[in-house]
Amino acid sequence: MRVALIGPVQSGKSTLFAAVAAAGGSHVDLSRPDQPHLAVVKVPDERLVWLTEQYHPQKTTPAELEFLDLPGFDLSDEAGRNRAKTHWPAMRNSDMLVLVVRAFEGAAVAAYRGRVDPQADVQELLAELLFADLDQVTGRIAKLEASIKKPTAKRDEYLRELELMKRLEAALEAEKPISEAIHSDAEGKLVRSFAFLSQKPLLVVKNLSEGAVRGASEEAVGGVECLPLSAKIEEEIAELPSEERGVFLADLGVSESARDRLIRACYRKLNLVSFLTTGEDEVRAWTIPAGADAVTAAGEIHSDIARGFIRAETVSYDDLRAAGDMKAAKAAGKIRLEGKTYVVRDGDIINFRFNV
Ligand SMILES: Nc1nc2c(ncn2[C@@H]2O[C@H](COP(=O)(O)OP(=O)(O)O)[C@@H](O)[C@H]2O)c(=O)[nH]1
Ligand SMILES: [Mg+2]
Repeated sequence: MRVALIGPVQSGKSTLFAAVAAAGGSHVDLSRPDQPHLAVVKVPDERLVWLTEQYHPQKTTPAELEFLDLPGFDLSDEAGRNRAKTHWPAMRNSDMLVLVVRAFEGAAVAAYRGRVDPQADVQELLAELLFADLDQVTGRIAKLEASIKKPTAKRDEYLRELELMKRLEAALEAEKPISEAIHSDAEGKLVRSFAFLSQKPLLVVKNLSEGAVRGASEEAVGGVECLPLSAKIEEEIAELPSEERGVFLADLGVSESARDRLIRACYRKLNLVSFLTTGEDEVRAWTIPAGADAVTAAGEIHSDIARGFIRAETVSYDDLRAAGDMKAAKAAGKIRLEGKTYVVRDGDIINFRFNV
């Protein structure tokens, strides 16, 4: 799963990206601001920390997400708009968009359009997403209108799609995202290959001045969930040795870096959950879509485990933690034997019984 950071030029995307990439242990080369950057990031999970202390495994493997840092958009002139368009395919190939907008003051960095106005920047970006989708929809409508003139076997299918595309066109022209205009799973399937931008999960990051993060408002911006942070502070935290981080965060009055909150917010917005496996060899978080059943979870580990599935021996992390260890959890009756159709919950610790 890939998260794309987008936004106006100089909003702090690359600064934030470098901090996020450091969570995956990667140091990124940002010497070419006109190029996209990609990093694999480990999803912070305190449950893995505790389980590792209990099991002393040879390795601990967290869930991962990819983050893509795209060059900033300058939509104030034709050349800039055309450059922004070249990034649409990379955005379509991402599963989620994070709109990073500037809220920090300071004349040292030139402000996009000469203003510091996060609300206006978000509105402009959202409009751009609608515009990108409209571009695709009108193109498809023209193709379909040509196709239905011929009496082909697929004509009925084309007519149905045309009707849907016209509805999407009307929605976009009324400044409504595709996500609001799709009414059924069948319609969703029909448009999936277009990978519309206004259908993707969205999050706004408001990049504040260092002094403004304490108690900053988390109010939605432009109707989109918002995470306020300071990219500069995140950059500093990422550079600190881990043993000094706690003190630094305590000074800021927070228990967790905004970077970690951002990564987890993306994981949640992508509708993903983690189930966990434990052992002396490995403690690991596995990623599945929310709502997935136990066989799907088993298949995530190995197709043999899904094929030979017998039972999922399951205990929730919270129950295990409260009990203290597996033996005590068992004694307290907290270990459940779940079947194939059990819907796996975030934080379930599962031992699959299977037979091949
Ligand atoms: N004062 C201040 N400057 C920042 C902050 N975030 C980024 N900058 C500066 O703004 C400039 C652009 O940042 P960059 O991350 O490259 O923006 P991008 O174009 O969105 O990738 C750089 O000089 C950063 O040091 C911030 O939170 N506070
Ligand atoms: Mg950049």
